[in-house]
Amino acid sequence: RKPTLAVVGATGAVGTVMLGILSERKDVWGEIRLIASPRSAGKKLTVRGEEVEVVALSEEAFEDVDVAMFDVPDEVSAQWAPIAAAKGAVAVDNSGAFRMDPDVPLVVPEVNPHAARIRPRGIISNPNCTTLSMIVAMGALHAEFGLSELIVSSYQAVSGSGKEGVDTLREQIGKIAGTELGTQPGDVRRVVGDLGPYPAPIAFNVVPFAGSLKEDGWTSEELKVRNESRKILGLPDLRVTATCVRVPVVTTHSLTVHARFENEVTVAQAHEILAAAPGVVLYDNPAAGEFPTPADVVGTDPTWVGRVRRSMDDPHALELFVCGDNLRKGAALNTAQIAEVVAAELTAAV
Ligand code: 11C
Repeated sequence: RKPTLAVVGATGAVGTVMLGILSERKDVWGEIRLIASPRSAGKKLTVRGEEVEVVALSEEAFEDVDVAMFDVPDEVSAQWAPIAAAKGAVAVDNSGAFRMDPDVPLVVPEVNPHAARIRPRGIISNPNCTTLSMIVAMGALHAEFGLSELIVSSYQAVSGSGKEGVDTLREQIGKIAGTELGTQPGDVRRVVGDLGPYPAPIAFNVVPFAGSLKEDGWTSEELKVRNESRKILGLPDLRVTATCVRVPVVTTHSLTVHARFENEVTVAQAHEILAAAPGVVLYDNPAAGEFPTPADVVGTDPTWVGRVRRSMDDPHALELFVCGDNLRKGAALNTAQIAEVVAAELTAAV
């Protein structure tokens, strides 16, 4: 029989994208069970062209489930992913609850698919969307040149903060669009009012702070980029420095990347590798105005790479600009791909 899939958090922002992705991809699933909080139970959602009734999160909801995807807050995953695993499901979790647990693999199918097989807790983690927006391209370059250092700056979309982030940007833009604001200190801040989840206005602005404040002035997002990149690439000592910035974009994270390698690099070689890498689109002809931007990339699956240059002062280093849809590859798509790797394993084992 085809494996049974549970989607936990089916009514949320990522859950909604997930149902679309499950409807588009090759159908490897038998039953798809939709699970959400009790207040969403009874709601009907469409997946694979069929209406499915949402059931409330409970132990019984995991009965006979083979793979359970979690798109829920950290504390909900922390409680329920182990319960799903104890009921015999493989839990694929998109929260931050288990990513750095040494007994939980952190998987990007284009980079480290084999890690998905070793899962002592019955849980596999999906990386943070900021890490995911660059790691497929970095994995391909690492395989050829041997990565030794990453210095990145992110340009993160507001949907990374969920519906509240998107609503805040839209409301603030509504208040200032068509005005002359943005020319005097504090004029935008005075007019936008509610800052929502951000420490400064997000409309007509960039905010050099994403996530929460951690030790020595670093943010949670910056630490995630460092720790997760090291784990996925299997490079525990990789030098990684990140500065995470929120920008007034609805969906699609971008990053500038300075990547240093053990071996010397050329742009021609990097182009060849990126053009051939699964999950990557090389879009790099600045003379023709061709480079990725979030407005063009949103709604697509691959990691888009442009502006590839060799560092002027270091023949071992490349500079790149990458964009990836934070709700697709950054969240739902990678989770779906991991679940498909597990489904293939379970089907082969029967
Ligand atoms: C953001 N990257 O853009 C975050 C959202 O650890 O899964 C995802 C947080 C996470 O705010």
